[in-house]
Amino acid sequence: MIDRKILHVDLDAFFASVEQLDNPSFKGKPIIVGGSSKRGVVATCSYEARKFGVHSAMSGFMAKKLCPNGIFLKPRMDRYAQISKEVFRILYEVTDHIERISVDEAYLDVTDSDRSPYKIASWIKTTVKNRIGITISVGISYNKFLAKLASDWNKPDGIFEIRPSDVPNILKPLSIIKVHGLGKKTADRLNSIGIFTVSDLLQCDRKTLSYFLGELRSNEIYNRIRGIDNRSLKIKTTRKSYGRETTFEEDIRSKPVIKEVLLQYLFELAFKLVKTNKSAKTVTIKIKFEDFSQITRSHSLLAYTNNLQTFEEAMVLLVDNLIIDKKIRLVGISLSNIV
Ligand code: TTP
Ligand code: MG
Repeated sequence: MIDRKILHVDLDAFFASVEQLDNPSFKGKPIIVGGSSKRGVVATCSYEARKFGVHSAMSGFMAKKLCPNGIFLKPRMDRYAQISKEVFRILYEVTDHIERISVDEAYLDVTDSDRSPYKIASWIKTTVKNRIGITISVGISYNKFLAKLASDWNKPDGIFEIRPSDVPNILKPLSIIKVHGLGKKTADRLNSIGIFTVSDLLQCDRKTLSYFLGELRSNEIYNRIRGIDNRSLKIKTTRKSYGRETTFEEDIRSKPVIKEVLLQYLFELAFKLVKTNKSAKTVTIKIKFEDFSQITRSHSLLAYTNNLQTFEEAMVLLVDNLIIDKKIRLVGISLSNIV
């Protein structure tokens, strides 16, 4: 299975980067999130703080000792969740084939895209930087293990591709702790018999591996260190809706203009449905007025469809029935009830 195109994305020093985004005076400084309370531990820290040896899960006490001038902050989980959502929204513009690993980490399967994975990776990096203002590292390869390894390669703000022919040279010198699935304890035990690198581990036959790792895991690791990993992405099924909206530069009132904008969006949304082999049953429009009051109007179709014209008729009906007595600053449309 070397014909897949898998990306692994991982935000850089995520919580700390958000703090630097929201408070520009923190940029370039050692920011340590968590660990400010007496018994707290460090959630993460900026790369400036990592130079002092500070890292995730370290006690705040230790962090303070290593980096006395560090700026210690309490985590703001709501804010991180909000940024995470914005990042994932960008990722979903690329594909629906996404496995979410955590707030700041995901795999994307872009095998079916006609764009090169490197182009897609660059687009993700630029878009996250421009729209949100933080950096993301992207790894590219043909399976999950190698893609994850690649995203870590040039962190922060990295982009790196591992091709099949690169695999032996990349893997052999690696310390075994870098092999996803090998824990610290196992690594220690292997170290004690003189196995430190993947190259050493490659000399082990299946029996020896199985002794140290157990039957099941040894097979996995045996393959992994040879660049083989057939795990598919675990994709949480279906988004609840597909939507687009826009804020106008100038407030408007014209129904024909609204219809024109919404039709353009419907075109994109219906295309997405067709491409992902899905149908929807409910069309909803959203209008926000100049005074920020907001209304939504929905229309449920008789049957599930991905036919643009059917969606358009529903949209036109909804817009025609609107009473517009104030200027409009935002319009949006979504398709929901997806199967
Ligand atoms: P990571 O992606 O592991 O770390 P990171 O994004 O801070 O840094 P890197 O550039 O190396 O990717 O984790 C994402 C977030 O999860 C991190 O910002 C804070 C949180 N986290 C904890 O709260 N505790 C932990 O032990 C770890 C590892 C992460
Ligand atoms: Mg991260």
